[in-house]
Amino acid sequence: MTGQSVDEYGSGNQVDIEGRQGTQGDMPGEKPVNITAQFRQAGVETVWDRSELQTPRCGFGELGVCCRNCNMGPCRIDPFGEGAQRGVCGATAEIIVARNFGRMIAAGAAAHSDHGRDVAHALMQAARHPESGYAVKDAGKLRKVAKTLGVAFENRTTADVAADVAQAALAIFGQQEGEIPLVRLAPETRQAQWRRLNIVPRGIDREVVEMMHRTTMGVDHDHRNIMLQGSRVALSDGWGGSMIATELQDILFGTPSPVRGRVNLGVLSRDEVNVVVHGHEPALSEMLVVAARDGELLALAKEKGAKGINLVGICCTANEILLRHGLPIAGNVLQQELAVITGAVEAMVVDVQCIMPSLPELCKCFHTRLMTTSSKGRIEGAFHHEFSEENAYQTAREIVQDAVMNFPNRGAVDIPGESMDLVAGFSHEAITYMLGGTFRGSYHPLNDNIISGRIRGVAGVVGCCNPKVPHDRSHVDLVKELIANDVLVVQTGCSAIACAKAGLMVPESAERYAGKGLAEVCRTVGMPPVLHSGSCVDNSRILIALSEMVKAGGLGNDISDLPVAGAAPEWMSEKAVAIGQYFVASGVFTVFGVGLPVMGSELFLRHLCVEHESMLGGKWAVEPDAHRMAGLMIDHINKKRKALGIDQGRERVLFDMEMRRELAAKEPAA
Ligand code: NFS
Ligand code: SF4
Repeated sequence: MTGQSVDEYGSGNQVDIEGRQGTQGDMPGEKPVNITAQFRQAGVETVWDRSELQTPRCGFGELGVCCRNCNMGPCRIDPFGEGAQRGVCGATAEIIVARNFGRMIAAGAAAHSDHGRDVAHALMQAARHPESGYAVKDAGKLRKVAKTLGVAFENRTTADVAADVAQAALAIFGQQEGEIPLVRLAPETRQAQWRRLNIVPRGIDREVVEMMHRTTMGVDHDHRNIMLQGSRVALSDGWGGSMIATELQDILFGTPSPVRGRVNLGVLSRDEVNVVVHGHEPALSEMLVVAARDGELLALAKEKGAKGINLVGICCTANEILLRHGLPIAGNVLQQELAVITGAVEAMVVDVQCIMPSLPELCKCFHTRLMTTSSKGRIEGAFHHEFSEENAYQTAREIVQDAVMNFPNRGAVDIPGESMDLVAGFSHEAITYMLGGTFRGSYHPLNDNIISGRIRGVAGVVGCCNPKVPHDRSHVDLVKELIANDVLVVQTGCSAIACAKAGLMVPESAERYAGKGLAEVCRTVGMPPVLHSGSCVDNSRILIALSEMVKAGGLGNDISDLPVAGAAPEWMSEKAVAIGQYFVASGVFTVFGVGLPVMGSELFLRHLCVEHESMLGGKWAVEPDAHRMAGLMIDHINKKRKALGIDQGRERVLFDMEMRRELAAKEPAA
């Protein structure tokens, strides 16, 4: 738990935090409907109800000291040193936690990378089958990526270059030897260190497979050696699968630039057909964007009594359509059930990742049609519209048509009034442009601001939400304290959605929350102090931005020299662990909240939180309290500033309770 009690925020009822307070969303003159009591009565449950039923949680599981890797087990280590200290095979606590941790990294890397593979397929469709509906939108980015992948582009058609880029990208997944090409985007010093440690990924799939092999019964029994492979798999995600996903999505759907949007459940429409797209792959959501504007379907919607079609997103797919189209975000991962509970959702369309298996049961209580679209992610009780890159537009049309036909089945509707403006779309290209202007497009101005001390440093605050802690709170508290200390914050994933809802992603929030120096920079450039860079695969944008900062000069020779830090305050997914490890292996100090399932071995924890620093320049920390987390990050940034000789005696602004109350009072009424 965080240091602050739930009650301090007046949010004892988790569900109420998101504005399920009955009737505020109702239109004037209408009879207010409060379905909250009704759904409680009908036995409708949410993630918070189920989380409570899981307490007290299994301590062995929380500490990471249980092993099911073979059938001589399951085995567990007694953390108090009284009972068994070895599994049946002889595995110690550090072997068990290292294997479990390694497998989490492998699973996370697999998820991001399999997404990347699908994007490469979509790019191939765009190149070879334009009738699929996909096309190259950013030819400039295509050339840039072609160059990195060693694909010739002079005097060739866009289609031919795109086909070769897609082919080259696909080859990286199955590559067996050598080095994956994208690591060359990292600073030279960093690459050299990876080579010394022999952790440059040889291919994406290969590293995932090798981690599974090494952690099966009876193979790798050296926790440090397991973690070398942990770094290699993680790097094959950050500088491989995720980066391929991001770069190729930009080619296909456009490189994001600043765009206005709205966020929170209040974006659901009272009089339009609401289609919620939830999951991760923009190959699907981009087609839904087109289908939702289809003239025939709009006419059908009118016929059914709706004023239009309102496409909104949940989770990372929401970030993708926000960044590229300014479409609204209904919420982050913990709001997927709440969206259905409004009674206003005609269709919830899902693909892969972070989709709760609770949805079909929940949808039964409302008129919402849950539609799965991926052969990889089916849910019993959902309608399945198989989506492939070949039949993309046709399927998207069918889905939207289904949703429209469902509109007359709507019952009582209770949409919370809350929604908030935001500006998103800060790809590393956009940051270059914003800070540098057309002619000076570079990271020099950012570095100058850091060297002069106006900006203390940069923090990446990313990752999931977790029902073990008050929804969104750690994200928001952490980010507020960072920007008050002149730390520019870059965000992705559900964390970005959390802070957007809190109003931190509008330029005006600089005056309200940021320290003097950061506010001044934001005012000059017209940007918010908290930059939304996209979905979780877009953490690769942050890796590239950090590399560009190194190349721009003045802040050392490596990512590990930069005054930067990372955090995932409310993480839950294995994907977050893969991200954490690739940031650490890239030289970034990274703090996770809500515990880490390795605490059952002090040796292993020491390896992650101390020994990693001398090997990789980056290291882990675990700190559930947002205020202390901010302290760790700012102290680290100050340490780096000092090493660079740019500390100029800047002290951290300490947040006492008084200041925190003051900040809370400045929060705009939602
Ligand atoms: Ni990231 Fe995106 Fe959210 Fe966590 Fe899930 S949606 S890929 S994993 S929960 S941030
Ligand atoms: Fe137990 Fe070893 Fe088998 Fe794990 S691998 S279940 S510790 S015997």
